[in-house]
Amino acid sequence: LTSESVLKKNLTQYLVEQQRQKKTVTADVRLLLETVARACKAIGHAVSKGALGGVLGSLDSENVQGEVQKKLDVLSNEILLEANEWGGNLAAMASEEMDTLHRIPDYYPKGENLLLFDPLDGSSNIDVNVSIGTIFSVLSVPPEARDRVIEEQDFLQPGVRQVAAGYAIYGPQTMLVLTVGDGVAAFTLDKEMGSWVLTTERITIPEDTSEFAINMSNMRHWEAPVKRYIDDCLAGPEGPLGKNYNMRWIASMVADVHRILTRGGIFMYPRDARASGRKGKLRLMYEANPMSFLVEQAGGMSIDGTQRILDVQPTELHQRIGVILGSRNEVERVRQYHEQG
Ligand code: P6P
Repeated sequence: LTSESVLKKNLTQYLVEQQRQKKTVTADVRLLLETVARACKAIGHAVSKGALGGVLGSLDSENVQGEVQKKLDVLSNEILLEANEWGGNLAAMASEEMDTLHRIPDYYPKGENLLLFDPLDGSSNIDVNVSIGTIFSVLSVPPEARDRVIEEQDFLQPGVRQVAAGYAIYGPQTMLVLTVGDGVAAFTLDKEMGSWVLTTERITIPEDTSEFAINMSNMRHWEAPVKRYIDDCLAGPEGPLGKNYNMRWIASMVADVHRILTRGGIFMYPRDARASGRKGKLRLMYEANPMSFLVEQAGGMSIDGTQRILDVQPTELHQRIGVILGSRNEVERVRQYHEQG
């Protein structure tokens, strides 16, 4: 046993180096990210207990999305709120599980950052033991809001303004994948040490792929360019794309995006073609934006069909958006299909 084999670079060292050498994060944001990572350890611990912890199943409550809340959804949300309230580096938080923003209580000091999260994404997979995760995004308090009470509109910033973004994935391994604007790093939780060990310094997404991820049961609701692209994938070597494609759909965005960051691919949850249809299922502020920041930092591309997601000006905290992200050349093809109509 040598010191190197025991003491590997961990999240703290990575963030201190980012702060000191790359100046990508302030001390405030570094503490915030370490606090979020610690909360994710607690969430992963609760998730791993499953039936033994009495945390499976649903409550008889619904969230602002009109979705039945799982016990773990609410527990994960509470863990993130409690972990982040006292640190003094936040002004407010917003969550998929809360109707509106959560201001830092007056008895705690306030900071100049905003934290948004989907505390447990992929909830439909919780009770069937499939990988799920926590998605988070960090914004700065707008200068004009520094000396007043934070309002919901202060969160409505385009994704390009994110200071940091990442996710924890609770799967065979518990991992944290993070960007502070200098590429994407991956950490694996050493559960004996309780340490997030740096296992991939810089993730890059292969520019090409032959693997698509979409929920095929929605096919009749897709817009024409999406239908054309999937038909082309299914046409195989004789088709316009000239090769066979594989399909994956885990119905847990964190797991699908993690696969794409790891081996490439294209993930699609497109907006709906029906006049009354939704703009998509996924939420812009705490799902599409953080995942788009990660994907772009890893050399991929992320659009709503025609527009770069990170450029979208939000109008509501819980607004939905179509999401097409992953290997750059594949997403660019789908963008061209949308341009051609
Ligand atoms: P569907 C999970 O509920 C989620 O928000 C994402 O994690 C996932 O990609 C999507 O919904 C799955 O949706 O309609 O296939 O169940």
